[in-house]
Amino acid sequence: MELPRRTRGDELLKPGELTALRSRLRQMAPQHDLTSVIACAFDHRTRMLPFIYADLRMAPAGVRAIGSAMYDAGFEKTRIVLQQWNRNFRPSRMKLDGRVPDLFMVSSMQIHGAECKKLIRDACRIEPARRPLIIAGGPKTIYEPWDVFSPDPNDRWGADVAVTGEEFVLLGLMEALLQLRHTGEPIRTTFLRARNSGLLDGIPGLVYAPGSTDGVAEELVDTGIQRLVGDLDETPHPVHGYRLLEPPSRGETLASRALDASRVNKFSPIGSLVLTFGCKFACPYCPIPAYNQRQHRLKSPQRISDEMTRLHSEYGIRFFFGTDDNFFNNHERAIEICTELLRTRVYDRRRGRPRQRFRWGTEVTVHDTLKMGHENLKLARKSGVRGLWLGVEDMTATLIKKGQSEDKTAQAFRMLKRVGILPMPMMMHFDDQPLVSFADKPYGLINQVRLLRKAGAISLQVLMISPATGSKLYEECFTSGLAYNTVAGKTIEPHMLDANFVIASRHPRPWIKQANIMAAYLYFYNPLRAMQALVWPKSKLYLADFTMQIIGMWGVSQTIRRTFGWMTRLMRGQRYITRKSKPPVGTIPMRSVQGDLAAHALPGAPHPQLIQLDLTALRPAAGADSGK
Ligand code: B12
Ligand code: SF4
Repeated sequence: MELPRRTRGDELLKPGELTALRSRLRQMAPQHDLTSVIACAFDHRTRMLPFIYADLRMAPAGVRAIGSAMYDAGFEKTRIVLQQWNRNFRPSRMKLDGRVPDLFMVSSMQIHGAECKKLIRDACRIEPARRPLIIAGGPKTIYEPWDVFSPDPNDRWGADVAVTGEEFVLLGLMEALLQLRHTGEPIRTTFLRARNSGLLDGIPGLVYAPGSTDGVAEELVDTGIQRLVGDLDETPHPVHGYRLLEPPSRGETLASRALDASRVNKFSPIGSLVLTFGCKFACPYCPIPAYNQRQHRLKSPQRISDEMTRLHSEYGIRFFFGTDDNFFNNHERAIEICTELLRTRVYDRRRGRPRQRFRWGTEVTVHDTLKMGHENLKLARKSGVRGLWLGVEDMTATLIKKGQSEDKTAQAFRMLKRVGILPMPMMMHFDDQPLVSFADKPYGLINQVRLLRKAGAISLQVLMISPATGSKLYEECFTSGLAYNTVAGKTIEPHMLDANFVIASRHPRPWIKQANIMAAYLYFYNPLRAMQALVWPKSKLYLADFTMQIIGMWGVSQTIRRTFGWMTRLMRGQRYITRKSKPPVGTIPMRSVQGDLAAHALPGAPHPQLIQLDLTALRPAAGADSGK
C-alpha cells in the first residue's frame, strides 16, 4: 500500500519555510552546545551485484543531508559514521568532544534493518542518565516506523522517536526541543517533556511511544505524513556533510577528528547528489511517486553547478551520481541543468587553466530518453554525462508497460551510444519470463541481455521482482500468498529483501528463477567478454567496458557465493516453502494524534481501540484524493 496523499495543495512546504527554519535554528544553536552522531546502517551481507562497487565508494546522500542540516543549523560538533566503512562501530562506546553525544541518529534502508536495530540496541546500553536522544530515520523508517521500537517489556531497547520524513521534520523537532530546553538539561529529558506535553503532535513526520522512557512501546502515535520541500535549493548545501565523515577504521570507537578533506575523494570517489525527486509514471511495484506526493521536486541548475564546483574544489570529487528517480522527467529542466553544467568551469591546477571537469550519471527512463532526442542527448554528453541507468525492466513490456518495447529500448540505447553516453540497463526478472526463448519476440532473459549488450550496455542489473514497501502492490504480494515466510526452515531476513533473492514467487520450481539471475550475470560478465572489450573494442569507451567487466566478474562471484545456498533450499520443493498471509505490520498498536487511523499503518496493523484494523475499508477517507 502506498503512503497516503496529503490534502491537495498542502503536499509541499510554503516557499521559504525550510530556509526560515534553518536561520531560526542558527540563532538558537549558540546557546546549546550539542554534539550528535549520525550512523548509516549497512549490512555487509548485501554486498553483491549489481551494486558491488557503489555500495562502499559513494558516501550515501541521506546521512550526509542530515549531517549537513545539523551543521548548517549551527551544530557543528556532528559526526557521520558509515557502517560501510566502520563495521565494528559500537554506539555504546562513542564519545565526541570528550563526552557521550547528546543525539544519536540512525539512518537505514529496509535491507539494513537488522544492523539498524543492533545499533539502537547498543546505544540503549548507555546508562539512562547519560543516554543520547535516539532518533531513527531514512527509507526503512519512512515505511515501517514501528520497527525501531520494542514491543517486549523483557527486551528493553528502542529509539525515542522515528522520523518518517526529511530534513525539515528533523529541524522542526530540534526547534521544538530547543525552545523548551533548560540550560544544561540533557536533550533527551527535554524530548520526554515535549512529547508528554503534546508539543510534538503538530510536527507531521514523527512516530513516538507516549509514556515510554526506554524505547519499549505499548502504543505509538503517528503525527502524519510530512510536508515536502518543493524547491530543493532550500536544502542545506551538501558540502557540509562531507566534512563530518568518520575515517574508515576497524575500531569500535570514534576517531578524534573527522576524515580529512584531502582524503574524502579516496574513500568516496563518487559523489551522490540530489538533483530532482519524483517521477511521472505510476509503476505499481514502485513507491517513489507516492512518497513524493506525486510532485516533481527540483533544484536549480545554478545550485547544482555550485554544488559540483564546491565539492570538487574542497574534496576533489569529480564523478557524480544524480539520485534522481527519472532525471529526464521534465525535459526543459533537464536541458537547463545540462546547459548550466556545460558552462561550468573549474580551475585545473595541473593544466593551469579553467576547464570543464565533471563526469556524471543518473537514472532515466527509456520513454523520456527517446523524447529528449539526439541533440539534447548530445548536450547531456557535453555537460559531462557519461552513463545513464535506464529502467528497462522487461523489453517486451510483458511485465509492465511504461513506454518501452524492444525496438524503443534498442533505439534509446543506440542513441545514447552514438553520442558517447553509456547505457546501463536495469532489468526485472519475473515468474513468467523464461531464461531463453525461441519465439519471434525476445521474451527470454538471456535474449534481452544479449540485445542490450549488442545495443551498447556495459553493465547489467537483474533483480527479481519483489514486494517493495510503500508500493501499490505491496499488500497484495502478501495477502495473495506470493511472499515466502520460510524456505526449508530458514526465515526471510531483512538483508534478503534486496531483490537478489527469490523470496516471492508462484513459480513451481523457484530455484530456476534464482539460477536464471546467476546465468544472466555470467552471460554478461565473463573473461571472454573482458578480453573482447580490449581486443575488439566496440567503442571509444572500451576501457570503461573492460573495467566494468572486471568489477562485474568479482560481483558475480559474490552473488553466487551469497545466493547459492538459498537456491539449494529452494530446490527442496514447494513442500518446504511456507508463505506469509499479511505484510509485516508490527505488534505495537499505532494511532494518529487524534486517535484514529495512523497515516503510516498498513492493513492489519494493530490499533489501540480497534485492535486489528481493516484499513482497506477505511482507506478511501485517507486517500480519497490520491489522484489515481
Ligand atoms: C542512489 C540510490 C542507490 C545507490 C546508493 C549508493 C549510496 N551509497 O548512496 C545504489 C545504486 C548503490 C542503491 C542500491 C540499492 N537501493 Co537504492 N536508491 C538510491 C536512490 C535513487 C537515491 C538515494 C539517495 O541518495 N537519495 C537522496 C537522499 C537525500 O534521500 P534519502 O536517502 O531518502 O534521505 C532523506 C530521508 O530519507 C531522510 N533521512 C535519511 N536518513 C535519515 C536519518 C535520520 C536520523 C533522519 C531524521 C532522516 C533521515 O532525510 C534525508 C534527506 O532528505 C533511492 C531513491 C530516492 N530517490 O531516494 C533508492 C533507494 C534508497 N534504494 C532502494 C533500494 C531498495 C536499493 C537496493 C536494495 C536495490 C533495489 N532492490 O532496488 C540496493 C541496496 C544496495 C545496498 N547494499 O545497500 C530503496 C530503499 C527502499 C527502502 N524502503 O529501504 C529506495 C528508496 C528506492 C525505492 N524503492 O523507493 N541505491
Ligand atoms: S519509471 Fe521508475 S521511478 Fe518511475 S514509477 Fe516506474 S519504477 Fe518508479
